[in-house]
Amino acid sequence: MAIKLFNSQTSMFCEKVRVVFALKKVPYEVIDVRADERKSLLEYTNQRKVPTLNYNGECVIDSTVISARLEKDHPQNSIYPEGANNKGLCLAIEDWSDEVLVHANHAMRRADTPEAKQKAEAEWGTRFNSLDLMYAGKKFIFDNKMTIADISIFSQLHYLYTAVKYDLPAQYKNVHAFLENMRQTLKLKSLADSFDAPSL
Ligand SMILES: N[C@@H](CCC(=O)N[C@@H](CS)C(=O)NCC(=O)O)C(=O)O
Repeated sequence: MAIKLFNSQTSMFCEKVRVVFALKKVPYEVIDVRADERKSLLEYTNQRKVPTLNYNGECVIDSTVISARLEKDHPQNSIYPEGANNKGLCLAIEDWSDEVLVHANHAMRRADTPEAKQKAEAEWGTRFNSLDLMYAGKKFIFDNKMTIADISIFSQLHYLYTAVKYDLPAQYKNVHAFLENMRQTLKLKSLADSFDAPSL
């Protein structure tokens, strides 16, 4: 039985999972949820969120749960750093990105008054500041190894400048350098492309 990913090409959480599949070179089929307005997803899972997997007949929901499951069953090209302490830190950063950066993205996307835009920019300013410090002098958070922490952060930043169309301010040089490192690692022609290669 094949692995099927209920996918939306513009979803940051789906992009995160597509990178994990590609890293691990695990083949999967894509079901585009926009094609039938999520009807088949709702029928299968009774909920609307993507990414969702039909994992050889088992339903697996949420990008963090899916990534951890793929790691368990396909340990090659690990998405975590070496050692228990670093793995814990990596999981915490993945969670911060999925919960905190996504909030900043939604705030910026929904900002429809100058005041709301200013507030959303201030929120992103705080996040960019943290990210710029995290990446100072480093290719990835855990040095030269791309982990799920970097993948989660990349997918949120990618959404910010593609879907939300908000350009990352030039002053955050380490964040720009990180994005370029991700572009090279993911073999993207341009940072505007969304990742959908079957393997890396
Ligand atoms: N924590 C979840 C978040 C998933 C999520 O928010 N997915 C959005 C797309 S980016 C979605 O499907 N939203 C549709 C809805 O809630 O109706 C994960 O990591 O997978």
